[in-house]
Amino acid sequence: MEKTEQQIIEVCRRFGIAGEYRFFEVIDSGHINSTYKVFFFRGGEMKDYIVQRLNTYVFQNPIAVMQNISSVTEYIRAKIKATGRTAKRSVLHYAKTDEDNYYVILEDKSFWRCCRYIDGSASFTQTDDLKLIEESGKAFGAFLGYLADYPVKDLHIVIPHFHNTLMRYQALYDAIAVNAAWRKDEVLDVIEGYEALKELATKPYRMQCAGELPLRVTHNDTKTSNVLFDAETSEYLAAIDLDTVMPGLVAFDFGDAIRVAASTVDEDEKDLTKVALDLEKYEAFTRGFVGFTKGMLTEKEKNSLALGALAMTAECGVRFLTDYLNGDKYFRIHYPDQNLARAKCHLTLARDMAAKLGVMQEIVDKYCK
Ligand code: GN1
Ligand code: MG
Repeated sequence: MEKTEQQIIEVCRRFGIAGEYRFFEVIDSGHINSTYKVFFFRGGEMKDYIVQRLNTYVFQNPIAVMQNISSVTEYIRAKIKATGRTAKRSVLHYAKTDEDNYYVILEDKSFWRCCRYIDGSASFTQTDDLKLIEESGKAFGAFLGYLADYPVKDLHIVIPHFHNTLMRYQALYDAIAVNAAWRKDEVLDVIEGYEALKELATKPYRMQCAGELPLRVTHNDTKTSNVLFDAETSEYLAAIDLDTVMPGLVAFDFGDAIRVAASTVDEDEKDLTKVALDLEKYEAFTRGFVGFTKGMLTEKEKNSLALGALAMTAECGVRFLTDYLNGDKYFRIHYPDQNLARAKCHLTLARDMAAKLGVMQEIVDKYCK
């Protein structure tokens, strides 16, 4: 039996999962953690679990990550139950060990967690289905709404400066200066492209620093694949992947979602003539998201949403480019130039957003009324 499988079985044993282990599948949509769907046979049927090994290079204090996640999910669960509904399929349920921990640390220091797979759920990386896109807007909007009165200061900052766009640019400059993987000369035009967007891209963060936009409890990783939908009705069930729940800007959650949900292509599309912001998709997401959040947003926050999309697209692209220059240390890649492909695709998308910014904000305004 290979090591991963042995580790998965050991983790499930420590979480007290009953029944007979059958098999596991790799889920490789995330770029950071290692995720497995694990099947147990119990009481005459198959039960499935999501088992994850956290990337402790990225999450240096994984216990703090699990503290954030457990308190936030318990908070949401209590809110849903208070309305008389069941929270069973609307929020993740993490397993606990006999020692009352939401994690298991194995002998090789690897850090693991486990939750029940939500029955009848589905997720998507990219979709053209406007109904699903609108539902994903609702999922992240509802998430912000549930946590609108959660004490922001109680959250651990699990990755400092996560959406500090200025610092993300600085990290790019550092990577250019060190040029660790000898790749700088092939990306000069991409660097220049991001430099031209810097003023716009860093504006929401600068507004945060100036106290013009409030810090709220935000998800911070709002890509479409981080929403679970009901496989039959296509309605949203829950926002998942809560590793980066931290204080942040609503513009960042909206923007990071748009980066993926309203793009015409996958994150690493190489044919740049295909890359654009799809205004129909954009409107569908906005309708769902703003419908759930407009009551809690200040005027300045409403006015920052479209710009947030440009900021998050450029910031994420800058991070991909930085990682490419550093020799692919952070994001998992599936082929050699993937981080460069991601960076070029994001630059093209961010430029298209810059051209469409006025229309994008008008669409936000329409649903804020
Ligand atoms: C990473 O782990 P995953 O794939 O959900 C990254 C996000 C990026 C995203 C780009 C902790 O998310 O910030 O936006 O890749 N997560 C972390 O697809 O850095
Ligand atoms: Mg993530």
